[in-house]
Amino acid sequence: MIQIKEVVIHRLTMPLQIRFETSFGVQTDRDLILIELLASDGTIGWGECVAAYRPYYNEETTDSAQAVLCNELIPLVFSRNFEHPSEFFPASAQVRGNRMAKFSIEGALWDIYAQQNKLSLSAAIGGKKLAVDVGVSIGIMPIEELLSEVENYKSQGYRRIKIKIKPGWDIEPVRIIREHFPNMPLMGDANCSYEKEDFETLRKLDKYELMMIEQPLAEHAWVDCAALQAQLNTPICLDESIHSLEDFDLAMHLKACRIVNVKLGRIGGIQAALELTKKARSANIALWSGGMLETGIGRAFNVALATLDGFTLPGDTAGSSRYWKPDIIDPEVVVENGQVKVPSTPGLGYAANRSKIELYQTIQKHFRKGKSDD
Ligand code: OSB
Ligand code: MG
Repeated sequence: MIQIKEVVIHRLTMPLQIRFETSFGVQTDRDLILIELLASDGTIGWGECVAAYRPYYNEETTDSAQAVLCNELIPLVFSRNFEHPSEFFPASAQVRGNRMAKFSIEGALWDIYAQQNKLSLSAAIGGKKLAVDVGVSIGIMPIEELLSEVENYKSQGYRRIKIKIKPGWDIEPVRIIREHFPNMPLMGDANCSYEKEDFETLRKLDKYELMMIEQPLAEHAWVDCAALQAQLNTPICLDESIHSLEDFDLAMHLKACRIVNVKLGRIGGIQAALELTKKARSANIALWSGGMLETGIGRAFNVALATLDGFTLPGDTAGSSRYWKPDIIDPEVVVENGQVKVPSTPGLGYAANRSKIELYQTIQKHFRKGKSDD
């Protein structure tokens, strides 16, 4: 049984070690929230809210998530006990959307649950792999730099390379990368940037044998996406479109994709991911664990997610040092030969390092059950 008696919001600003440009903009740092839950038995659980400062990937922002946490989700977590973390997402149904905010609490409940039961997070959610295959997501940059980045990550053993594409930055980089790396598993992520008028361009990508094209069209462009998939040999992978099991059902019904990038924050947490995984397996849809430029805390969840059966493709979980100097966990996430070893210690398997968190912390808010915040 989990009874939460204290919650701490840690808000951090962390400079990124990479310049990350996508079709929706450039990111050079992260403004994020870490959630710390203290249970009545003394167990501490950590979660991460993957919302960004700007609502460019989805509607949530760090500020909106903080408001929803303070006004809704923290009072909710104090209002009852939880036999199991799977109870949290249904209990929060009255709060519409705001799935990234919800996952930051739900994830921390899973961390507590795993520790209480002396299970690694991976084991607690039913994962089996001892190591997970990872790829890397490379932003938009001049072609010479892109080629040397691809070479760099390939030599580090990453199992596939994802590049960001957008109208006007698609055939050219894909063609040139293919020339240099004819057999490398390669994919493009458009982050919603194409429209119906661009189908011909996207069809031209077929001959470069990409593993998939991720989220070519707008989040809600379901009908167009199904039409596009019918015209392409290359599988479409959906990211931004999939928020819920209902979205997944719609994608299946319309045959809008063959692959789904699962992000815990985008779908509302681990319980939602477990249910989606079950559906995907029976629908024969391949899954992989996506990334949102997480700190080590969020990264630990992404590693555990990838250990589930059904996660058959390399994820976006690059090593800590690619993003942060230093990361806020011990040990950092390390990629060796394109794999991350799955921790076997109870809980996340990576310890939050408070002095490193303090290096980046801009706001700390403390909540105690039965008291107003201070
Ligand atoms: O679309 O997958 C995406 C990062 C931020 C927001 C959206 C996306 C991404 C990435 C990077 O592609 C994944 C990572 O390295 O964490
Ligand atoms: Mg994506």
